[in-house]
Amino acid sequence: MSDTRVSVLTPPGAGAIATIAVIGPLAWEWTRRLFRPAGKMPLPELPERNRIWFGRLGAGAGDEVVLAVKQVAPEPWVEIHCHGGRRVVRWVVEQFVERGCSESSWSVQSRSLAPRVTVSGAFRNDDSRSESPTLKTSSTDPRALEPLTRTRTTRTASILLDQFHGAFAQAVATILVYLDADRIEMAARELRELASRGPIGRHLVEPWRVVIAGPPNVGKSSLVNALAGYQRSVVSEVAGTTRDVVTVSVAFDGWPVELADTAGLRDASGLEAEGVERARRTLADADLILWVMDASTPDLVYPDPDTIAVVKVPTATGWVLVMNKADRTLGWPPNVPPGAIHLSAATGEGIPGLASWVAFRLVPDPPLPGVAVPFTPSLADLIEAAHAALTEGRTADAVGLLRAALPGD
Ligand SMILES: Nc1nc2c(ncn2[C@@H]2O[C@H](COP(=O)(O)OP(=O)(O)OP(=O)(O)O)[C@@H](O)[C@H]2O)c(=O)[nH]1
Ligand SMILES: [Mg+2]
Repeated sequence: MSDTRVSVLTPPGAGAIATIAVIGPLAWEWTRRLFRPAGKMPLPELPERNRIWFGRLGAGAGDEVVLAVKQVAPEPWVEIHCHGGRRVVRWVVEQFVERGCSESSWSVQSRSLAPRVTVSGAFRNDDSRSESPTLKTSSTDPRALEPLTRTRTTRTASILLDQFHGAFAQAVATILVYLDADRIEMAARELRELASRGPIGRHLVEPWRVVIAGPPNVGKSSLVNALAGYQRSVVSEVAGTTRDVVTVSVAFDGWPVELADTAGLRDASGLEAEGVERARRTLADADLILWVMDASTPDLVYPDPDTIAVVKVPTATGWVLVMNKADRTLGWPPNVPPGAIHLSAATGEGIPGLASWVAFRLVPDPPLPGVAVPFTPSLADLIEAAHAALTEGRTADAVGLLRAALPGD
């Protein structure tokens, strides 16, 4: 069996882009034979650590790939980023197997132990554009350290650790390589994916804001307590009990969430009116609203147009209708609107399901291990602005914004 191994690093069937590692004494030699850089400069005879090239792999038209040297010693380690389709991945692996590489499988766990490299300062200096696209790199992205000290769940911490090890910086550098090689479509696709993870990046430290709202006495405070697992809000049979906005920090499926219990929304006067006004303001800032109704009464109270008008999240994605007091109804009540969740804050029935549903609504497409995430609000701003610029055809602006998102020297 050959000492040089080829393995697919990305999980099967996932993503637009796949990463394939070729590691071993002959990794560079075989890569040089198979790869043709897009620029005029041929690949150097010896691998140079942390350099990236864009070009084609294989004979004939071959396939477009990005090549990165992750490590030179103790043995060369080359990574090939190619289209994520199963057939393309197989084809790339076979190119190396045909030359005598042995194929080895690679677990996510061993991947996290692998040395990783990040790209920094790519294209900061315009001189670096004079030859084929290559990048200067450093080993880690220290910008992830400060958020790491403040993040609260292991899930968010592991995403930040991936970015510390360079996932984000490398994704940005790869997009810059595509742009430099005039591969706008590929750059746009990668940038769209990266920008789609902006909301996750904004909530690695700052929690998502989930507001529990609805008419008085439907069990909003009871629901917050049930979700939080302990008694936090004052519950009573007197309508209008909650006067202020009460918040509690929880995590659903590892996503940090601040639950806000609000005063029942109705026409009120005096102290209660103030609470209602505050509830409306809290709704305006919500990422998700749980609108609670009492399933044991025939008249369900839906949010009125004034309430919907103050809310920034769209009704289709930002609202969840909760039918509480299921313990008081016999079976599934006939008046449940489609998509509503039926539960009992008093008995706890349906509460775990609601927690999972909230997590899914906040993060419908959680990032796989090792995936790039713009990991602070300001990086999310830059990436989203770069995506908008590229979509509008302002490529130079996009390049400037992407460069600003790279780690400093
Ligand atoms: N049977 C039953 N009673 C419930 C349930 N949830 C809440 N309640 C009762 O409903 C009443 C109102 O509950 P709260 O949680 O205070 O309702 P709220 O919506 O916060 O009320 P306000 O703050 O006044 O707007 C209390 O008597 C609760 O014990 C439930 O699932 N089943
Ligand atoms: Mg209450």
